[in-house]
Amino acid sequence: MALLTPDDLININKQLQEADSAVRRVTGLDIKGICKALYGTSQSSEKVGIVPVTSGNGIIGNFSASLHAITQYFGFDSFVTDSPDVSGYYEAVRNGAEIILMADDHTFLAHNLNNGKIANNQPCTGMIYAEIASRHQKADSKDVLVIGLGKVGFPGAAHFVHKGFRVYGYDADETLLKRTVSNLGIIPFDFETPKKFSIIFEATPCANTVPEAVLSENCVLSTPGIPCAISEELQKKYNVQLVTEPLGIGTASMLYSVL
Ligand code: NAI
Ligand code: 2YC
Ligand code: MG
Repeated sequence: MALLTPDDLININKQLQEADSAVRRVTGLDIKGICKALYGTSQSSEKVGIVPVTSGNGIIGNFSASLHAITQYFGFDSFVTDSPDVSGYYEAVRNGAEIILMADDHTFLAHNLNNGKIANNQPCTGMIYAEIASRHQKADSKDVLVIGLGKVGFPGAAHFVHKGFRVYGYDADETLLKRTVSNLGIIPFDFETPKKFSIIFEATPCANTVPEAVLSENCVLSTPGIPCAISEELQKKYNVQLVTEPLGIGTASMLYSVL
C-alpha cells in the first residue's frame, strides 16, 4: 500500500508552485486551467472541511496541513477540524463545510454536500496527469507510453484512449497488462523493441521505471508516481519536462470534479 510520508510533503507550497510552472511550460495552462478544461466547472468559493482520520496506519504528519495549504493555493476557503474521524466530520458540517476532504489508508475522497457529487483521488489523479501530458505543446505524435496500470494508471490510460491517443502500456503485473490490453485496446509495450516517445505517463511506486531508450528530447514525463520514475541525470540529458507533485495536483482534480 503506497502511503505518503511526512517527508514527501515538506514545503508543499514550493512543490506546488514548481509543478504549476512545469504545467504552464508544457501546456500553456496552469493547474486551475487544466481542471476547468477537464471538468468544465469553476469555483464559487466553496468552503472545504478537512477531516483527519486515525484508522489503519493513522494520521500522516503534514497530510491535513498540506491539504489546508493546497486548498488555499487553489482559492478555496478551508479549515482543518480539531477532532478526527466521526467527531471531526460532525465538526466540519457544523462549521459550514460544503465539501469534505478526508482519507483513510485506502480511499481519499472529496464529497460535495450541496450537490452530492463524490470523487476518489486515484482516478482523479490518473485523469489530470494524463490530461496535462495530452496537452504537451511540443508533442510530435499521438503516441503515448503509460507505465503502471493500477488504480491511478488505468484511469490515466483510459483518459488517453478517450482523447484519441495511441496508448502503449506496460505493467510489471502481466495479468493486469493483459486485462488492460483487452479492456482498453491499448498496445502492450515491449521494452526489447523500444521506441522514442514525446509523451510518457508513469504511475508506479518504484523508481527508475522509465528507461533511457524511450526518452526523446524535450519529452514530457507526467508522473504522480512516488518515488520519481527517472534519475535527475536522465532528466537533464534529454531536457525532460517533468510534471510531478505528491498530493496537490490530484487534490485539485478531485475538488473541480465535484463542483
Ligand atoms: P497501484 O498499486 O494500484 O498500481 C501501481 C502499479 O504499478 C501496479 O499495477 C504494479 O504492478 C505496477 N508496477 C510496480 N512496479 C512496477 C515497475 N517496476 N514497472 C512497471 N509497473 C510496475 O498503485 P496506485 O494507487 O495506482 O498508485 C501508484 C503510485 O502513485 C503510488 O506510488 C502512489 O503513492 C502514487 N500516488 C500519487 C498521487 C499524487 O498525487 N502524486 C496520488 C495517488 C497515488
Ligand atoms: O492523516 C490522515 O488523515 C491519514 N488518514 C491520511 C492517509 C492518506 C493515505 N493515502 C495516501 O497516502 C495516498 C495519497 C497519495 C493520496 C492517496 N493515497
Ligand atoms: Mg499530485
